[in-house]
Amino acid sequence: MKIGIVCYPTFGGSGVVATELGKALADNGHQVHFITYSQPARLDFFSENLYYHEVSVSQYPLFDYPPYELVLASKLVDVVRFEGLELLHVHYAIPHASAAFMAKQILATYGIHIPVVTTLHGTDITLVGKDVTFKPVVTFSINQSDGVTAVSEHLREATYSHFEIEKDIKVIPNFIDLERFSHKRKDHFKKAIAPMDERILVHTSNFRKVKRAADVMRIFKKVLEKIPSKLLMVGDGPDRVNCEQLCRELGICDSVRFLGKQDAVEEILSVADLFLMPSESESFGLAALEAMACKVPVISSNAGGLPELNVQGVTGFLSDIGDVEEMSKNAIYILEDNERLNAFKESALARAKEFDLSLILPQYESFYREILESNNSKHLAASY
Ligand code: GMT
Repeated sequence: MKIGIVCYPTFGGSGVVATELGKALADNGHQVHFITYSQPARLDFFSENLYYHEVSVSQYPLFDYPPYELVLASKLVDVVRFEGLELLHVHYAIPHASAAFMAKQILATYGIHIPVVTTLHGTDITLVGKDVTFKPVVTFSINQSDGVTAVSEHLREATYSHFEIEKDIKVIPNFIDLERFSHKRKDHFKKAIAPMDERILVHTSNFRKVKRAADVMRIFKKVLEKIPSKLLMVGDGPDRVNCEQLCRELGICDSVRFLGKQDAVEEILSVADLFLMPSESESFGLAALEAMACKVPVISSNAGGLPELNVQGVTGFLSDIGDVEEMSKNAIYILEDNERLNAFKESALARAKEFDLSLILPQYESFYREILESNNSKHLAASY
């Protein structure tokens, strides 16, 4: 198949899923064209089946707000026509699904009927989409997509309850490349972080409010009172500075390291004993899956799709959002006993294997085939 992928080319979960999916499709012999405003973060190598088309937005002085959606739609028309793409897969509803709809209408005037698959990732629905300003556009562009997927049952239900959706939404969960995300021996690094063999706790996120990174600091303080440990805060974003301030107020700075954005997050996870994800909303929780693949149990909130990933009392524990007390008790319970910790680690890996790329990729491929077939028969019937 010749597939066009549109996504946010950043470190965010939706961009990571889109890029890893594109790479895997290309490895499986499909021709994949990324159409984004900059090179996706994890697409920094050559592959004969991978193409990248930059959407460059003009800074014409008349535009206070450069019309990205229109430029993207034009680029989609151009790439579909000249590369002969068969299907567009857009990740994140805003503005990708609506730009794809516009491109599709324009392409129809050239006699090209390309189907559009939209994948909902979470914040496009739970945060942005619920803003009434976006509601009509999100509703319309989901309903106009030829196929819609969501990354968890929870997100599927949330989409139905917040918008008037007439389309079937297929759940295809996030996936993990277990070759990249696996527990690797990093003794040297572990020793540098935890010279006295302290336990290592990790949080990775974009430090947006929704991640409740301050809860991570508060949970860690309580853990530290009982168990010698270190906390690694990976990533960057608006709440990082507040966390650094809180770290001082709580008097725990000697035990906390802020590492900023990191490419080789699997190496950091390889030395970790526990992953903290107290998010207020999380449609799936890809960062937790990455941790589990590296044999790290998870203390999380029970928000959104997290209960579909983290298994209570098996791969970690889930608590109500903001219940720092319970989260820290559970963290201590896992960390205080070596045998128990190892059992949680093994279970975390076993659960992560259920989301192996090799199991999820065929779900996307067969969904594409289904959408292509029904699109072909619809347009064949219309031509008679
Ligand atoms: O979590 C983020 O802040 C990034 C966000 C995104 O939209 O890129 O991630 C969302 O999509 C991921 C991939 O499908 C999911 O694993 C994350 O749970 C989801 N984030 C939220 O729902 C907050």
